[in-house]
Amino acid sequence: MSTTASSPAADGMYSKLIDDEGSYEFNRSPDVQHGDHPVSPVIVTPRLSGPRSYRLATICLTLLCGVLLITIIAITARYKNKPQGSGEATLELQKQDANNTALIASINKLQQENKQLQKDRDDLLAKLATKITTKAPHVIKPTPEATQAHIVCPVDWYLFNNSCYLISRHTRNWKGSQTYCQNQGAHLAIILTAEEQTFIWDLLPRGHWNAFWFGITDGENEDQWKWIDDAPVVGGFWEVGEPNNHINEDCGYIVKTQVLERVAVQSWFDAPCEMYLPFICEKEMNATSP
Ligand SMILES: [Ca+2]
Ligand SMILES: [Ca+2]
Ligand SMILES: [Ca+2]
Repeated sequence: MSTTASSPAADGMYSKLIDDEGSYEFNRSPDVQHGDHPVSPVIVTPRLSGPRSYRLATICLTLLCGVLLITIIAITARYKNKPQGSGEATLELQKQDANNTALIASINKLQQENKQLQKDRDDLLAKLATKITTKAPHVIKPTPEATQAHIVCPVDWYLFNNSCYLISRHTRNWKGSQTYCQNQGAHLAIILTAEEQTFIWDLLPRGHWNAFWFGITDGENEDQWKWIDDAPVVGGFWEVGEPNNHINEDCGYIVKTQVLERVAVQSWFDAPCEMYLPFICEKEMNATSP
């Protein structure tokens, strides 16, 4: 006989289980008997059953599902947002890196350009210095005064107030310089005014220590300076501290250096007459002189 077969009696038992809320005792079925001996009633261990417990379980499960759902949503949202946030941060960092790289490249480029410009400037300054140094006095252009005057100076001589001046291309000691000038019908320059001094100064090229003999000496009597024509020197355009006869210095020269602070009216020095230097000749002219 099969125990799984449904019968009206079993259906009745099941319905009773379902319907009798809280029931935990089965009644003896009148159909279940063994012989003539009555069967003792079956005692079943009490247990919660029925719609009430199902409802409670359903509520608990629903709550659990809700909690799980909320947790899943929260976790999903968190993990969804986190990668986005970090992705944006990464993008931002990459952007900043790119900007930094571009800035560094710009700085490097500017530094290179700056270096090149400095090199160009140095080259130009060197060229300019070379030109100034190699610019011999004889190539100095005549001043407007010379071109406007009626007096015509020889080639390489420059006119100022009826005198022509030569800045020599040669070096001589002081006496040799005077001899050279005399051979040109001239003498070492006699400079009597600030205007004449400034005119001559402007003809001189700048250099490290460009010095030019002119027509004064105290060779006869120490510290009694005379012009080449024996006239006494009055005043003059001495540098501060000069003349000082530092090493038996009896002849005068004009110094024009690269130092722009040096000025025409403070440029005379006394020096040993035997030094070989370029010099300044002066030739007095008149309107009828060739
Ligand atoms: Ca003069
Ligand atoms: Ca002296
Ligand atoms: Ca001196």
